Amino acid sequence: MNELFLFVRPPRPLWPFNSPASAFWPPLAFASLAAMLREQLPDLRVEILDAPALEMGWRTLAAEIAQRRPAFVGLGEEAVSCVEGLRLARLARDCGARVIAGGCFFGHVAPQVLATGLIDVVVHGEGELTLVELVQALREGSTAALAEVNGISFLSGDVVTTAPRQLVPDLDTLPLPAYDLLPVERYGARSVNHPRLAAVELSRGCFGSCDFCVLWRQMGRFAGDRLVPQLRVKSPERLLEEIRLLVQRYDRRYLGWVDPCFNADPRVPGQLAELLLRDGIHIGQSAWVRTDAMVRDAHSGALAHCVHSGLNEVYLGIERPDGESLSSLHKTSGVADAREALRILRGQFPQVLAIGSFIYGLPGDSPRTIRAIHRLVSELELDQFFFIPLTPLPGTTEWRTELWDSTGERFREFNFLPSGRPHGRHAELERALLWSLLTNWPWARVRNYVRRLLPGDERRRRVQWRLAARGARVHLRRILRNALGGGEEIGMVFPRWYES
Ligand code: B12
Ligand code: SF4
Repeated sequence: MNELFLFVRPPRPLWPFNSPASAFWPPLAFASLAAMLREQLPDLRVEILDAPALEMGWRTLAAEIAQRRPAFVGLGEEAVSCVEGLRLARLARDCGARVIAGGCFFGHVAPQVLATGLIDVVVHGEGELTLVELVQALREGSTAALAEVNGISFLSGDVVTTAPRQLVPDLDTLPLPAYDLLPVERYGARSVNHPRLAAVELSRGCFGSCDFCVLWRQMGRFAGDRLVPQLRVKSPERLLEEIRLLVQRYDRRYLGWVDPCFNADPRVPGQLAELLLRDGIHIGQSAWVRTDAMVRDAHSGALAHCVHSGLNEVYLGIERPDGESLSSLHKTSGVADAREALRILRGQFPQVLAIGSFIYGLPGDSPRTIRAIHRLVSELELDQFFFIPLTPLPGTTEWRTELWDSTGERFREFNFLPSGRPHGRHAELERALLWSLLTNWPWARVRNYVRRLLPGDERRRRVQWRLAARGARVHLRRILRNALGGGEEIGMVFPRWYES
């Protein structure tokens, strides 16, 4: 039988603010990479095993891998699931597979992860072109062949990092993602707010280059040795083809745009929306967006098209309450953009749920900073908000190699959650946050809560209350444990099937 390339997403804990019904999205990276392998290497068998979607725990996964006997196993994790990534690599190795790691985490810790001895090759940045050449080189079996593959690191005595890989020039040339290799019907199957969820990408990269963000780096362009931001978009026609397939063949009813910044391009989202409207496709959508681009698109009319075609949930990286700290992070959309974007949303598009994301833990941050962020949150009429600690993600300016931990356990803290530890890194800031949430009730905040009780868009109200309830549960648990002297981290939640 032909050799098997098996992509595996191992069992993992859930982010506590996500509903278990839509906490796992289709792993689009694997679907995209698998499609490319299938197209270019027809003599290779390609499969995807998405354990969380199947509620498959480690015992079953081990048996499954042993039974399928893959020649190659591909994995790609967020930092927070480093433990799971390494555990999977060990399993795969024990079954005799060669292990290839890629994605936004492993690609930025190649020397460290190769030193564990569990991974054969690390792929940096965009994966499709590299993976095809890499599998060919591994089949050839020589170090010289590996050294010819751009965009990888491997061990040959020392760590060898090959020349950077150029980006795919035209995203429309990528084959359609291999949805048929995924348990499509499982995603969002029991979800009320994101029913029959699909993951879909309009663009790769970003024109921004914020310090704390790994996404522009993951899909950045090399100008000589220097990595620079690069935005690429698919054409509206190609996107329509993908969505038609998802809606018509796979019966999908909600699209989660995975783009780092869905509205970075001023034309394609609006043009796609017009095509969807023309074809009578109305489908709920969520996306991460920039506030300055949202204001721009409100003026051009593109935002109205997007909302009419189904965009009903936006995540806004507002980050900070002042221009100075935004500049220190190299974030180029400002507080005035955020105010204007929210004014437009609340005035013209009341059906759109708006969730703001704010970052704390910058050098010099004090309880006063936290109160200022919270004040801005209240003034902006957001439906919900997340406070995210500045996290030293590998690849970003905050990362230091001393932070590496070969067990992966330290990366559990890279969960974008307040730690809740009484003596943690940001303990004082987190106490101030909790205190502000409990005691700071300016009129604007009271008005926001009152508005939620009034009639309005049903979906928006439902999601708002659910998120508020989940947030309250997380924080109350922490308060109770602290009061009882336990002290608790606000960590990821392990599902009951994790070890099964
Ligand atoms: C969808 C998504 C989610 C969903 C679904 C998560 C899930 N596990 O099912 C939700 C919203 C629930 C979520 C939650 C979280 N997420 Co999330 N998520 C994403 C998102 C938006 C899309 C991922 C995606 O499909 N990308 C599209 C594909 C095509 O791009 P790609 O993954 O980069 O893949 C390409 C290359 O990187 C490479 N590649 C990738 N993997 C591999 C593997 C191999 C073998 C090879 C060769 C190549 C390769 O090739 C691919 C094609 O070119 C990304 C941001 C982003 N745009 O990537 C964040 C992102 C992955 N999430 C992130 C984080 C931190 C989290 C959370 C911890 C906190 C949070 N809520 O944000 C939780 C953890 C949840 C969990 N337990 O899994 C971070 C991870 C950062 C890091 N370095 O660790 C990201 C990058 C966002 C960010 N702000 O930085 N997330
Ligand atoms: S605008 Fe968003 S996606 Fe772009 S670099 Fe900044 S944080 Fe990353």
